[in-house]
Amino acid sequence: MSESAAETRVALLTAPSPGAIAVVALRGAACERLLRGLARHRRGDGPVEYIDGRPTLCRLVVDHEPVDDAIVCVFDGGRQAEICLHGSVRIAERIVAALTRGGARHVGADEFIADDEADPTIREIDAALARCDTRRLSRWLLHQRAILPEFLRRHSPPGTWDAAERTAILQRSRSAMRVLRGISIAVVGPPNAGKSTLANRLIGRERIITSDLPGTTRDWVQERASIAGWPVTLTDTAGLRATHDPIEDEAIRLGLQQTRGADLVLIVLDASAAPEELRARHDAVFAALQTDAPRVRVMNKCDVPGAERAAALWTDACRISALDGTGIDALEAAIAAVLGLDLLREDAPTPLTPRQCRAIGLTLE
Ligand SMILES: Nc1nc2c(ncn2[C@@H]2O[C@H](COP(=O)(O)OP(=O)(O)OP(=O)(O)O)[C@@H](O)[C@H]2O)c(=O)[nH]1
Ligand SMILES: [Mg+2]
Repeated sequence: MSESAAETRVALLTAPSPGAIAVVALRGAACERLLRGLARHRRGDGPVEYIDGRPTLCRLVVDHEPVDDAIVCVFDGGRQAEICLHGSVRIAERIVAALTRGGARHVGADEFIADDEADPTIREIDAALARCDTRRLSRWLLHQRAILPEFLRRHSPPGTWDAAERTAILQRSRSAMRVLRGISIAVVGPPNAGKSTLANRLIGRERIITSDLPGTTRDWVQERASIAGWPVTLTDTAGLRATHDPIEDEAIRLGLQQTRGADLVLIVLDASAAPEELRARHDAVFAALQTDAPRVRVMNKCDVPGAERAAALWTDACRISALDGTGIDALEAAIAAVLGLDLLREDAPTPLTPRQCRAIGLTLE
């Protein structure tokens, strides 16, 4: 392999699953040579003449076999190219493999995107952007991309921090790192409390079966959801009760096991139950929990007449109706506040890696 080819990188920028298009990106000194070996005129066999920045329709040929008709865009004076293929996983694999055989180094999308930028902060933010899956998080990261490098430069080498300012930055940083690492929320409670109905509402679709039969959910169900626009992983679990059914008992055990790694537990109760009954169920759930994670009490079914009796029991509880959506926004705001997500303002510079904290003399314990 020549030295220039070793410096050339290839990456699949789109997800490795079927889609309308797949984008393979190529960057480095061997870019033009590799394209010459791969792309032909759609009719005829001569070399393709590219105009910088202009998309060109080409036929891609591997081992004398046409593999796809693709749009190739060469830019940066021939050092970079993007190849827009039809979105078959197999086609993308063959093109990446052909370019790798030609001498390019196959890297992940994260590494490829970050590769260009000298500033490590931009690289770290871009890597987070490549993985992020809600609009709110991507908007927040884009704002950080605009303000954070300058903030870190201004405070480096580290001076002395005002204690309040230092605490505020570290709190924001912890919240940011928590979001980027992935927040996990478990939904627990007695059977029939409306756990799965609430989970479906937070997920945004009817993902989980619900019914008025207590014990409907058996195997725990995990799904991506968003809380106040921030991405989370939600785990819905089997309703907690004493049972002689060994399968339900095992489902309850596995559900509780799932809550151990959670950042937050939502305890869902049926507010329409009689207050004494409600307190007994509540205490049983608390006793069964195997985690110290923060808990948010949710009084569900507040649309049912009589549910207001439960209001006096726990004044800090969020009162909702998972069925009609009442109180869901307030519940999401409460969860965001417990997780410190409300600190993540777009105009507040927030170091989002331990390296960035260290660069301005702050250490996360
Ligand atoms: N009126 C009213 N009914 C609700 C509400 N939330 C859920 N329900 C109903 O309560 C019943 C139980 O709901 P589920 O979401 O299946 O309850 P669950 O807690 O997941 O129950 P298990 O899986 O058995 O533990 C269903 O008939 C729901 O339609 C609500 O806010 N108001
Ligand atoms: Mg359920």
